[in-house]
Amino acid sequence: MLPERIFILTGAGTSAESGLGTFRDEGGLWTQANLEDVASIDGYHRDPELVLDFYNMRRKNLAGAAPNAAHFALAALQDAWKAQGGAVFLCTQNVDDLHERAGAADVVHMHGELTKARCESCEAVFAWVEDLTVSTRCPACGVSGFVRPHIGWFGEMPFEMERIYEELALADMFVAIGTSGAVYPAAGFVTAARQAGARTLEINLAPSDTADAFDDARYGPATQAVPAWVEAMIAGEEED
Ligand code: BV8
Repeated sequence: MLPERIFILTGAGTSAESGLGTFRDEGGLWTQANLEDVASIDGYHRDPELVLDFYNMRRKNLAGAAPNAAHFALAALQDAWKAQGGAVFLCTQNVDDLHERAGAADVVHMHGELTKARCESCEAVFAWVEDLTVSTRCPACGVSGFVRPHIGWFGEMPFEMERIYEELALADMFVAIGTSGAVYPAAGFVTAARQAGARTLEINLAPSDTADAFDDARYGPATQAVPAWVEAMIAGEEED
């Protein structure tokens, strides 16, 4: 019996082979910068320019990156499942737009989006691909100095949590792809899915911190392991 509703959680490993790097691997972002300084709300209040420059650098990297075979395979799975009356809910911890650029729909970015900014004065969220500075003027309300990256930092509630837990309760299958399982609440989703009776699969380069919580695993680079899994699913070879 193939799962009708699949919940997919992706992390930085999904975009690693697009050249965006990860956080906790050798040479990863958190080995170059201290996450408390550049990816936390306290760090932003302490030194906004340092944080804005960190995201300006990442936004520039993203402009030069392209979706990889894993992103395209997940978009194809979403289309195939929709065509047969099922659903693939794609929740990503990533702030890049590579899932969308590969054709995925209705992607939930629980940690925000690098290609958007938010005004803390009028709360407007808008597309933004330029550099941000401490004096950037909000295009919606015209006030300067309150525009920040639309990113969910450490110490901030991630986005769309209500929808995420609703989808976890409905999932027949939960698949985590390219995530270390180090960051909460995302790292706890597998447990919520299991409690709802879902089958669980981890696809990663190596066993994650939460590997023991999964029924099955496929290890290897995402550009190989994800297309292989999607092909097997679409061929109906992954029956429960
Ligand atoms: C919150 C911002 C509450 C954007 C990010 C419970 C226990 C312990 C701690 C906590 C807890 N609850 C909350 C916390 C605190 C904290 C936390 O979890 N800390 C950790 C470090 C212990 N969590 C929070 O603060 C969260 N907020 O809980 O709010 C609250 C409630 C009410 C009111 C206010 C607040 C917010 C967390 C979100 C923070 N923002 N990102 C950005 O800069 O990107 S998190 C950051 O880590 C990234 O978003 C990233 O996506 C995310 C997770 O990392 P991964 O994606 O897994 O990446 P990583 O490098 O770790 O791993 C990569 C994996 O890929 C590896 O496994 C590797 O093997 C694999 N890989 C590598 N190459 C490949 C590959 N796989 C396949 N193919 C390859 N080629």
